Amino acid sequence: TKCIVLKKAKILTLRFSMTTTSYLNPHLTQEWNDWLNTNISNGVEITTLAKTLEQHGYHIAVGDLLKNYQIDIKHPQIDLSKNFIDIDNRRIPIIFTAQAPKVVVFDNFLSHEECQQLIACAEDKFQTATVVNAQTGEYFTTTERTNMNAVFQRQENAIVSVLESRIAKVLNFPIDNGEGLQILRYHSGGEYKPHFDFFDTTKAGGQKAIEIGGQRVATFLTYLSDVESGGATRFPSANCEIRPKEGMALYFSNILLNNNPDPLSLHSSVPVITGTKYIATKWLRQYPYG
Ligand code: PD2
Ligand code: ZN
Repeated sequence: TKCIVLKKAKILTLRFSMTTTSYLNPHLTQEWNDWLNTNISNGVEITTLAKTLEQHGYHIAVGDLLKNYQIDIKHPQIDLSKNFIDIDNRRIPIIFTAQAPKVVVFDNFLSHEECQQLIACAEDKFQTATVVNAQTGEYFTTTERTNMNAVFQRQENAIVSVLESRIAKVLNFPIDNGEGLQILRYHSGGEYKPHFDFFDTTKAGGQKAIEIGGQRVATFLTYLSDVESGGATRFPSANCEIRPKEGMALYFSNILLNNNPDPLSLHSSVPVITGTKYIATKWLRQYPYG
């Protein structure tokens, strides 16, 4: 009898090790699954493998992989333990926070001079702003968004680099995960109707948009001008709005901690009534972008 029990135990161990070492991703070919399993058993980090899959256009397979290994997408981490953050020889007061949607507002994020420099380098670049077509992934102009925008490469010039590195430090989030900075200009009547910044991955256009860099996990807006009347950033689900103020910045999360899109992150820029609104937008991706 002793002998039989031992034999049974051995078979069980064998079965157990087979099921835990062989992972099968439903979105991948056998070849890619073999590649995954070889790397996993060689100890390569799951997040590294996820990045490689992204780079090869297998973004659709990443969710299942991360879920199977219970790995969360990295979110920006803002130190909220004090009412200010000291970096770059400046004190950045945290003046407002909310949990749902996750929002943080910073005062004194940029100086008057820094705002002026950003506006100056955007002036000759402005073009009519576009939005993405959810079905095709193509960009087009629309009355949903009546502002002008200037698009920059990452670290395109000194002042863009200053803003990008400050954002990265405050969010504890890699500079490389940011899309190129966009500076928006709204004249009187200019607005940006309610929208989400995350991509709708149930549509072909959204799938296309996340091929490089993955989902837009968060948005960081820096107000570059005071606006006399109108021009607030509004969150209809929270029924609240952030009024523009030169040098102030607004962070909000577009996805929840479980990595699903956050429906409460719906937001708009209400029409400017008097004055001109300038804002710098930084969209932050799940993975290095571009
Ligand atoms: O300019 C704004 O306040 C605003 C509002 C909503 C900007 C954006 N969205 C954006 O750039 O995504
Ligand atoms: Zn937006």
